Amino acid sequence: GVLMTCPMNAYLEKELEKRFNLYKFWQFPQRTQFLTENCNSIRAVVGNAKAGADAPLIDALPKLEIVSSFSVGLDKIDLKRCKEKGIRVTNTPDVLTEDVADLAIGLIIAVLRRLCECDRYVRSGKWKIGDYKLTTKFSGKSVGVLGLGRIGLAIAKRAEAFNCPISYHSRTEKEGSKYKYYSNLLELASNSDILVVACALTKETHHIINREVIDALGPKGVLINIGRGPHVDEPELVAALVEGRLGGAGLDVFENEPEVPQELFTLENVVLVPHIGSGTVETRTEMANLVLGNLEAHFSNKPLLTPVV
Ligand code: 8YV
Repeated sequence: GVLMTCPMNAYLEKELEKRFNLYKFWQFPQRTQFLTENCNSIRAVVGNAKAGADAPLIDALPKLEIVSSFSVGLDKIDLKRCKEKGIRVTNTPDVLTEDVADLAIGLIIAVLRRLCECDRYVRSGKWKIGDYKLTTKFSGKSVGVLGLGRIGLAIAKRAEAFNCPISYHSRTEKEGSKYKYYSNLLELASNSDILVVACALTKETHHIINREVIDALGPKGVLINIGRGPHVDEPELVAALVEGRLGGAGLDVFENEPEVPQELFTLENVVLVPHIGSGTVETRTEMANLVLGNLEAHFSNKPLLTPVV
């Protein structure tokens, strides 16, 4: 049997149903009772960025062999526990890189060129009263990337095409990278017009975007987050935006999704989207195929396609 933690993709659900005895966790409000009754027939968990496999779930499934995540991010999976118990873990890297990087650039342009406000301007008939105010140029602005992994690199590559000088911060300098490295995030923020969060969420990167970093970015700076909500100290971000200490923000992720701070709703220098980085038909289908391929490989004793543990 395979346990799906929450609804994530209709095609994936259909394919899982064809191949396995599929349990949909969200259809069982009595979770403890469900686990007691079915724990011995569940050999795989399929989770996502919302609901993964934490230690209590892993411990409740004595026959669990593999956690196959419908996400590249692994922050909702207790990797340590999986390692200890010999449970395999897979994710969906690469296939979503382009979409997430595309969205990061889209958010930058939407914030600087005020696309959402402009759209509302036209729809409300205000154009008839007068032209829209001037906005801010993107091309040539300095872009700082936090985390130069697959996604960070794809963002840097795109920003290069806009003639933006690129710098980055990560734990260690990437050998052979042509981008400027800052060992200190505050220095990266002070030297960037736009700071893009593209690192993995770990204990070390929780609230890595704090008040100091936000103030280093400054009243003309723009923060883009396509990583995870908890990378950012959200109350500090809201305060900085409300007080005008930060120039703007483009956010795909939030600390308590789907809750978004109300204070942001009236700010036109902020663009808010509902965690859609990988949300295209094409990419979600490829992600689903990777989840299915990993499960199939595991249950036929073949090498996993995208193993993490
Ligand atoms: C998805 C994601 O939103 O890959 C990730 O880490 O956050 C996203 O691709 C999610 O897992 C889809 O349900």
